[in-house]
Amino acid sequence: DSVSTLIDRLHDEASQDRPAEETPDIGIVMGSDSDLEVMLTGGRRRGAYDALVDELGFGEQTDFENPPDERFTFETYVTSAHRTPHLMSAYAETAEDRGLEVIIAGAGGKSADLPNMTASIAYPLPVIGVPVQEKSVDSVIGMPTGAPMTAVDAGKSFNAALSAAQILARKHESVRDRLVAYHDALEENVGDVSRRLHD
Ligand code: RP5
Repeated sequence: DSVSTLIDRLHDEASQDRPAEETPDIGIVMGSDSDLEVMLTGGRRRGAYDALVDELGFGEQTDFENPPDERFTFETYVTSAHRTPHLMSAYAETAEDRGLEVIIAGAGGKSADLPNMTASIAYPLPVIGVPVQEKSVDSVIGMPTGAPMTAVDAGKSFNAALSAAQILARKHESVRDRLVAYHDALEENVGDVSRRLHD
């Protein structure tokens, strides 16, 4: 079936010794396809896709065999802690060996367990949790002592992507440069708005 095919593929990719340029750097996982909008395009605001693709020039990796031209890439998986627990485990377990440097994990509802479980299994790989809705916040941030996971506020997948890029920037100068350029433009924009109000 499709879940076991995906699990086999993840293990297969983890066993290959691919150069870093060919593997995704950031993994985005979410509990349901109903989370796609908040996770990628942010609903009313902007999401992780906008931050990574539009602001930081990342490429989206949809096919492991044909990596995109961009040096830094991300991939997206839908995998539920409750409906596909084995796929969630396989994703988290193989993440480091598949070349990922950080995972962004989002879930909604009151039992938003995907980020927490992913963080526990993927450890020591960092995971940034995104509560997809307000009511998911407690579930996502409530990790026990000794089981770390960073989280952003409800729906803030855009910020999760910037935080993920900050982790990459410790090792990759060009990601650092892009983050600085993004911030400079942000500052400029606020300045322009403020100046217009006083013109
Ligand atoms: C969570 O339950 C998912 O992350 C989603 O936000 C929520 C509802 O999922 P669907 O019933 O819309 O698939 O596990």
